[in-house]
Amino acid sequence: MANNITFTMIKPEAVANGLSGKIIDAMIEGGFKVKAMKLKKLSKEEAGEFYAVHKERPFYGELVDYMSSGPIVAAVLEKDNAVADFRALIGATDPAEAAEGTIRARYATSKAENAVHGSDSDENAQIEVDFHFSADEII
Ligand code: IDP
Ligand code: MG
Repeated sequence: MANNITFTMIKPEAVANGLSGKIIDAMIEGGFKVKAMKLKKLSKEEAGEFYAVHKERPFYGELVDYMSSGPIVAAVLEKDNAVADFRALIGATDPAEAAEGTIRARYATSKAENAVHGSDSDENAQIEVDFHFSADEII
């Protein structure tokens, strides 16, 4: 499994708050190369399928409603050690716990509305890339 690709979404509240440009800039300054990118609105069904791993968690319904509430920016990013390095760049799930300077510390609103998604393994990165992009959309 390739270890140089990760998948990200700029989440609805960050897009709505006009933060997409600043967040993309932070990704590029963090050493990531954009391999694919699109603005996209997830249906409830798509958001539910994407986050199906969290189906049993108490926040699942809220998460699906939130992620389908407005457009997101989906992207494929490339860098050596992409998954781990990107998780470090975005910081902890809860922005109150995210290290200073991380994308979530700078731009997230709350633990639920936390500005960005980042894949948690190489295997899931590939699944998530395939969920959002066809091969001819990736440079
Ligand atoms: P991650 O995005 O840092 O990998 P996960 O535990 O995979 O965090 O959770 C997925 C998403 O679900 C989070 O990014 C956040 O939007 C939401 N979420 C996680 N924990 C909570 C919670 O306790 N309350 C509300 N939403 C949550
Ligand atoms: Mg996760």
